[in-house]
Amino acid sequence: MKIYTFPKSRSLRVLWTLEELGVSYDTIKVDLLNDSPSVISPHSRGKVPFMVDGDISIEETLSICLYLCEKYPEKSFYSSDLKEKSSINSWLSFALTDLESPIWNLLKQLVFIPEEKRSLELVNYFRKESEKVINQLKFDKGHEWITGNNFTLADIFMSHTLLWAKLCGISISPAINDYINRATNRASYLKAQEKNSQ
Ligand SMILES: N[C@@H](CCC(=O)N[C@@H](CS)C(=O)NCC(=O)O)C(=O)O
Repeated sequence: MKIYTFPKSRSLRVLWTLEELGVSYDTIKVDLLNDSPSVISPHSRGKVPFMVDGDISIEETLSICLYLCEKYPEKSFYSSDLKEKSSINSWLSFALTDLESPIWNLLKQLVFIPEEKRSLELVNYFRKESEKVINQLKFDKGHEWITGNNFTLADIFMSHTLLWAKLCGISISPAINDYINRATNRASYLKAQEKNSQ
């Protein structure tokens, strides 16, 4: 199985999933920011992540992760129990829409757009929107992870997006900060992070 990657990108979520599932894989680092790239992602728009597994090729982070969960079913990580699965799916949907949208737009302004072309108005708008959605987040005090006491696929998407928010300088409550630290201290995250940075 080959995963096309780039440091500090969403390909980390796929590698993290693979590490959680204990599946071996190869990575191919794409020349994402190079004007004359020697390695190009086969993704229809040249993006990462992209996965090739035999005759199956998949683009879109969530679609790749769900394929992996279904190919390598592991009871608690992506439960087959309808009630538990619906909770994981709700958090995945929330992470990729309400939560990620303002944070990703803020990150693009702060990291990818040169300072002279940056819009202060947009930065302030996306910062406020990010803060609003993060402040609305309610963590169940009795639970270690977002859906309960099992670390699931939803925790990968939630904690990675919250980490982006933290990197953008958004103030995070101690509970959310602890949650990010718990997730990113896992051996699976550290391994995935190492491989995604190569
Ligand atoms: N919706 C896609 C987004 C993928 C995406 O935008 N990836 C970024 C890196 S995190 C990328 O490849 N950017 C390069 C580009 O847009 O050319 C997914 O979730 O996989």
